[in-house]
Amino acid sequence: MSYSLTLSPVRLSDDDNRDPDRENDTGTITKTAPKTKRPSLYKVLLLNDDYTPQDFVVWLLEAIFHKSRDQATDIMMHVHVHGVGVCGVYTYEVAETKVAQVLELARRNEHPLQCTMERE
Ligand code: TYC
Repeated sequence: MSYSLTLSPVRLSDDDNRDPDRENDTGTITKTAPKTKRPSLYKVLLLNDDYTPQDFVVWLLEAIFHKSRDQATDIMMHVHVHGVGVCGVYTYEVAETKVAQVLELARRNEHPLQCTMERE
């Protein structure tokens, strides 16, 4: 048994919902790209200062960014030496929440630690 893919044209009025996979209603099956977009990603950046204790920064990187002790120490030292460093990359709302958590912990512990986010 063999089947043909060519279908008779069908007339649709303008406001009928057309099947996006049936081009020109000639029965030709085409692929339609999925209408999903990947979300923009944001780097959460930690800024150096002269007053926040190094062990507080390491603790915060473990607690908020789920870094190991070694990873947290590397990031803290990078920020200490270069002035700024990336703690992680997240979607907008997650990055925004991490920044707020860092600033709240710094404020509660009376450290001047600053944190911001930047689109990748
Ligand atoms: N520079 C600080 C000190 O020597 C340590 C520090 C590191 C502070 C990273 C902030 O984001 C920071 N005590």
